[in-house]
Amino acid sequence: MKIFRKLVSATLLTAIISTTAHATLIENGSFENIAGSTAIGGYGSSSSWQIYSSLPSWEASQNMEVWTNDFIVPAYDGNNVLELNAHPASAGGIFSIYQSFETVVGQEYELFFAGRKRHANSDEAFMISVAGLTDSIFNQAWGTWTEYSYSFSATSALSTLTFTSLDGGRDTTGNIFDAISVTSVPEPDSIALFLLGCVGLGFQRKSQNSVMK
Ligand SMILES: [Ca+2]
Ligand SMILES: [Ca+2]
Ligand SMILES: [Ca+2]
Repeated sequence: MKIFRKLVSATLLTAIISTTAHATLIENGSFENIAGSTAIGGYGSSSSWQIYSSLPSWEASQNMEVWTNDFIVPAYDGNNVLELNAHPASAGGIFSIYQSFETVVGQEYELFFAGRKRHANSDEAFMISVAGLTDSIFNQAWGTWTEYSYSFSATSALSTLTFTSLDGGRDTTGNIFDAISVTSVPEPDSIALFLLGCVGLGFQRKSQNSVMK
């Protein structure tokens, strides 16, 4: 029985540690997974940048452009980054990528991503939107990654995170993104598990004390 209680406590503690380590609701937010996607174009080295009509977990208004192996900029996370303005630019078209995920109405979530613009002196701009949150970024930092962090409250059982290019020329150069994640704050599962773990440890201690008596 004593061994069983110890095992239960150890298992719960392991579960707490693993679930509190940022379980993002966004999949492929670092653009590392290109499996099953066939490149439909690319320039320069075949491994430096490629155009895809689709990527795992993401949808887009036009093509999606993935840079790899530190092409122009070092990745913020892993090897791949996304340039929002892909190729080719269609007349009047706006580049956007989006992904939907399950949410709980009224629950608070944190949105995180790393961004930077491609050229120092360009008019690159973009907008993010999810649930009731909307923000437009004009002329973000060049030469370094900026870490963006937002809070939002879910308004439906399915939320959609969208990145939209706003640069006036609607050309093929724009803003670059990596490490996009959405996490619930705090994560309800980890709180429940933490409380269960405390109860488990309490039982274990009580049991040890009664044996010592
Ligand atoms: Ca990445
Ligand atoms: Ca591009
Ligand atoms: Ca541009």
